[in-house]
Parts: sequence; C-alpha cells; structure tokens
Amino acid sequence: MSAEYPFSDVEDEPLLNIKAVSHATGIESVTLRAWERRYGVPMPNRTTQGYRLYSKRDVAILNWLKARIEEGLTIKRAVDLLQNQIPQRADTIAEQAAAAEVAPTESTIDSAASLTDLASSLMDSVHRFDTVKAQQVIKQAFVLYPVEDVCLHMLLPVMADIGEEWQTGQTSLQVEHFTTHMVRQQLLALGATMPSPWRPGRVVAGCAPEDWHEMGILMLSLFLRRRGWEVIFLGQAVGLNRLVDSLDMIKPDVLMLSSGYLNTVINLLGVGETIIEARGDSVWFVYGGTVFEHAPQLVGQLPGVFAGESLLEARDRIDALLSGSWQPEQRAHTQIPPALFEAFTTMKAVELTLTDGMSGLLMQTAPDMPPDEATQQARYIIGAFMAAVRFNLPTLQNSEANIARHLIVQLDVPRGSVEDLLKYYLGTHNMAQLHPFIDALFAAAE
Ligand code: B12
Repeated sequence: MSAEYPFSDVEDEPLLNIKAVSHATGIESVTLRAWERRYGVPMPNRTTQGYRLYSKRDVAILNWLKARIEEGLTIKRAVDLLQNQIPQRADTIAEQAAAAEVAPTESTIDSAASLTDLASSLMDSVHRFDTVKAQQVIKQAFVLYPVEDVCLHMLLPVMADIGEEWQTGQTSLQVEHFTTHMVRQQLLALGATMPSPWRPGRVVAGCAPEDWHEMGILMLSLFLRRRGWEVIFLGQAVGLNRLVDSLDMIKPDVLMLSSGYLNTVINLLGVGETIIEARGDSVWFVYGGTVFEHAPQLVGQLPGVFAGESLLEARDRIDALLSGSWQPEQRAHTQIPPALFEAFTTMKAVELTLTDGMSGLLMQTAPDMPPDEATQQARYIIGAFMAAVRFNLPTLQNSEANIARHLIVQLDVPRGSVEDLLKYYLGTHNMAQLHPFIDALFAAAE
C-alpha cells in the first residue's frame, strides 16, 4: 500500500541516523532538528531509544527543500510549497498552536521549559485541581515538543507517579481521576486538530472487552495518525457483540486491541479467534498492552500478531504491516489439552458462584475485610486462575500481572479450603488438571 504523491517512489525504510543525513544533504543536524520541530518536515522514525532514523525519501525531501532555498525561497515558503504537493505530512507547530488556541505570550511557562519542568508543573497543577494551568501546561508541551516525546517523557511519567502516589495512599483517587481526565481530554483534542489521513490504510483501535485502560492505545493511535494512517478510535472496553458487523462496515486493515491487566487479556483470545475465523487474512488482529510487560510469557500465546513491547515499537510494526513491508504469520492460538479446556469451560460457567465462594473464604480468613473488597479481590484471584488455565500457563499466577497473588499467603488462606471450594463447584474429575495451577497459586505468594 503506497501513497500516490511526489517522492512516493523513493524508499521510505528508516535507515539513516542524523549524522549520515547531515552528511548526505549538507544540512547541519541542528537545522534538521529545528525544521522537524517547527514545520514537522521531515518527520523521521525513531529507534526504541528515541534516536532519529531517516529514510531515503526523507533525504530526497530535504534535498528538494534545500534546492528551493538555494533558488531564494524561505524555508517556510518551501515547506508550504511541499505540503501543497504532498497531502499534509505532519501537524506543524504553528497548526497545533492555532488549533489548540495557545497564546504563548500569555503563558506563565518559560518557552524553553524542558519536558521535566513541564511534568513537574503538571504534577503541581493536578494536585491543586487547577484545570486552567494543567491544560495550559499540556498545550505548551505540544507546542514545544513532538507529540511522541510529550507522551512518553512528560505525560507518562506524570501518570505513573500519580498512579504510584494513589496506590501508596499519598494522593487521592480524585487526583488520579482528574489527571487521567486532563490527559485524555488534551490527547483527544490534539487528535481532532490533526490533518486528515493521507495514507491508504485504516486501523481500528481500542481496549479489550471489559478493559478501561485506554491511555496507551490512545497515544499509539495519535502516533499512527501522525504517520498518516487513518485510525478509528473506539476507546475503552470494546465488546465482542456485533464487532464483526462493525468491522464489515469499517473494513479496517488492522484491528488493534490492548489489555491492561490479566483479567481482561483472556477476552482478547475470544476476539482474536472470532475475527480470524470470520475474516481470515483480510484483517490483521494486533494485540498488546501493559499486561504483556507484567506477564511476558503471554507474548505469542494469542491469535494474531503481537504489537511489541513499547508504544514506539507497536507504531513501527503497525506502520510496517500497513505499508506492506512486514507480513508476519497470523499465529493461531496454541491449543491446550482437551481435559484442561473442559475444566476451563466448567469454571467459566460457574465463575460468579466461584467468586462468591472465594469472597466468603477471604472474609472467613480475615473477618475485618469489607465485603466489597473481598468480592473485588476474589474476582482478581478467580480471574487470574482462569487466565492461567485457559493459556495453560501456571506461572501466570506468579507474575506481577496477578494483582491478588500475595493476598492468599498474607491472609494465610488454607490450601485445603481453596481445594474444597474448587472441587465443590467443578467436580472431582477436573481437579487432577488443576493441581499445577493450585500449586502455582500457593507458590506465587511465597
Ligand atoms: C489511570 C489508571 C486507571 C484508570 C484508567 C482510565 C482510563 N481512561 O484509561 C481507571 C481508574 C479506570 C483504572 C481502573 C482499574 N485499574 Co488502573 N491504573 C491506572 C494508572 C494509575 C495509570 C495507567 C495509565 O493510564 N498510564 C499511562 C499509560 C500510557 O501508561 P501505562 O498504562 O503504564 O502503559 C505503558 C505500557 O504498558 C505501554 N502500553 C500501554 N498500552 C499499550 C498498548 C499497546 C498496543 C502497546 C504496545 C503498549 C502499551 O505503553 C505505556 C508506556 O510505556 C495505573 C497505575 C500506574 N502506575 O501505571 C493503574 C493500573 C494500571 N490499574 C490497575 C488495576 C488493577 C486497575 C483495576 C483492576 C482496579 C484498581 N486497582 O483500580 C481497574 C480495572 C478497570 C478495568 N475494568 O479495566 C493496576 C494493574 C496491575 C497489574 N499488575 O496488572 C495498575 C498498575 C495499578 C495497580 N498497581 O493497582 N485504572
């Protein structure tokens, strides 16, 4: 799939570092970075460490710009001329500023502020629930730095710090929600101001069924938009019901879903299997997300294609899929032994009663535990157990992805009671299959 525009016949594979490009074009590195920052031209790929990687097409564009400047045009005029020929390639600083209605002269932030400075201003403003300041800081960052850098080096650290503070009780749930809302709102606003897609590939992106962690996939959607691809963003918890009908209507090249924690990754199995069965190779099913960081043993265990370990890697992989330079196999899900599958389907059928039973067991062991918390924790324990069984990976329970793994031992829940509970609801015949998973559950927390 290659776009019909000048330079489209020149190779677009990211190969050259900034030094090589400077040497090839005679344009200083500092000027290359300034043109990218001011005009978004060219917009090179990045390595996972964040270093620029230019293509031969980028070099051709730079030589073209240089020739116009030598003819007497200003760089601004040369870029305008180029963008009239190439459908908009990148959102320029000027466009972003105008669209985001930033008035830099009114800003209280130093125009040379680093992303670290901006991150601490944002931390400060969200702690004070200062909407105006928080919006202003984020907008300012988008004016000063590339979207990818703002997301990865400013917004992400802020969200991680707020998350950490919330988990350790240093800050409130309200501050966490406010921050998430602020960031989400600004990212969506930025997306709305981006130029129309100019490359002929379409992505549908969202979260796995029942998963609400949408920030990563939202950022990835913006990164892909900046590469010129069309992205239809579906947000949180994309349901399986009528998904195939919607995809028939949208006709995407890629369906990309992310999962943030173990209890929802299992839902990706159903989606992947359904889509691949219904539509075969006409759509790539791509999966990724935070859960694969917490449980790397899951990589390759789902149908479809793994997006990669980071947002930039996922962007580059999807870019390669859409432009046809990468054609991996759509892996089928590894089959599990039939007896284990039967144990899983029995568990699925009685999941709610099993969760109730586990919740009762937790309250018996820890009489002070509020019923809501017991239900929540029981849901995590049963969900993680089921995911481990469905993937035939007992070690999933030991992984960081199982958020309730320490609870069992902390509370000293008797192993015999857990076995009795499972035997009662699942029947003795399923127990032999489940022993390795029970072992792992009790080993997990040690
Ligand atoms: C915001 C947040 C929420 C919000 C989400 C709102 C929204 N609109 O997105 C709300 C309040 C809804 C929420 C709910 C829950 N959350 Co929450 N949440 C967070 C928080 C604070 C920040 C996550 C975030 O958005 N970060 C910004 C993004 C961009 O970064 P990231 O998620 O770390 O992602 C990075 C990578 O994983 C990767 N990535 C992300 N997505 C994708 C996608 C692809 C394709 C790829 C390749 C890469 C990728 O890129 C990012 C940069 O490296 C974290 C805490 C933390 N320290 O991270 C917990 C956290 C993720 N939540 C967690 C949990 C458990 C939950 C809940 C189950 C209950 C709870 N304890 O609150 C519910 C689940 C609800 C559901 N059904 O999904 C856990 C997950 C634990 C684990 N080990 O799996 C965390 C880590 C907190 C914790 N330790 O308890 N949460």
